[in-house]
Amino acid sequence: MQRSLSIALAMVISLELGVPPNAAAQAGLNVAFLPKQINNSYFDVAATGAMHAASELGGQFKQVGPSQATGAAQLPFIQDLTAQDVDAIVVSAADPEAIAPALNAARQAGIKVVGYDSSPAQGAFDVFVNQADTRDIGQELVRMACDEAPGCSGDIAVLSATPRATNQNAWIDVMKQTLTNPQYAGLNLVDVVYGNDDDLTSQEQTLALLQAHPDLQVIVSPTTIGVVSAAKVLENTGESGVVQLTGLGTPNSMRGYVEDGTIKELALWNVENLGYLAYYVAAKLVSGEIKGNPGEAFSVPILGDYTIGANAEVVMGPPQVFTADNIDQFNF
Ligand code: RAM
Repeated sequence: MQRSLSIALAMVISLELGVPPNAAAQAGLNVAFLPKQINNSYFDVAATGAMHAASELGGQFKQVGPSQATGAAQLPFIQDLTAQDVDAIVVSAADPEAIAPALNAARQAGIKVVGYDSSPAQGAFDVFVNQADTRDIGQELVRMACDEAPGCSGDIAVLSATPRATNQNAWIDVMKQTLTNPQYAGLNLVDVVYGNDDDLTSQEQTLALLQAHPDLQVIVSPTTIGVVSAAKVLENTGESGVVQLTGLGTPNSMRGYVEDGTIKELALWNVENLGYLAYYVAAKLVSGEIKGNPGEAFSVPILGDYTIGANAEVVMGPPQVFTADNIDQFNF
């Protein structure tokens, strides 16, 4: 009786404060986000969601990171955050193995480590928040390439991010497996190149693809930076509509290219929600509500219920496809 009264009272107080009733305030909570690189608006959008979660929980948020997406460049940030004794580091791995020892040193020091977007090596994190199922993303990339290649046949190439990125490499692996399916027998993956999530390098690599493969039908770019760079090059070289483009991109950065027909379909997920969910997972690890064990269930305001799966992975939801018909409904 006493107990249910105090729960009811707590709910009233939190409702009065405008805080969701299931978002227990964690005063002093100190969570740091470390993206692959800071000069990538994808991670700024995720940070917006993380800040939203921080304000709901009464916690602190900060984002630090390098301007080049490499493991070596991420290392000093992990070491600094460990020395600062933050409660949790939420990291998108530019190189899963290179940062694993530093992440494990942080964990030994009592810091919770959450991977988001691009997973650190197995065993070097408490939970990995995946934006969507890796298999779904890789299969969707092939489906879109097939849609765009006339008669679902001809040469296709991938313009990726960095050569060591866990997420892009996993998606490309699924693409390769998916392409062995008889329904895609007409598609021929002729090249995979890396623009390092840098606009100029991605443009150079796109140009190199066009020169090396005169019969190229489709460029698939599973990176929000690369897909914009490739669209620019196709427009500037007059190849828009001749060589097709698809991949993963934010609606706001690709809207103009969808409207002018340079790209007809692309996919992504709600990036803001990814940051929001990753912050909540970090908070729940810090409070001890979850430990990161497969089978643990938890609930997050706005988004709903999740269960930790194999390899301590939480999957946010299915990818969203954008076309000229729906892109105006999305603003991120
Ligand atoms: C870039 C980064 C990020 C990836 C998106 C799709 O912003 O490489 O890791 O998830 O593209």
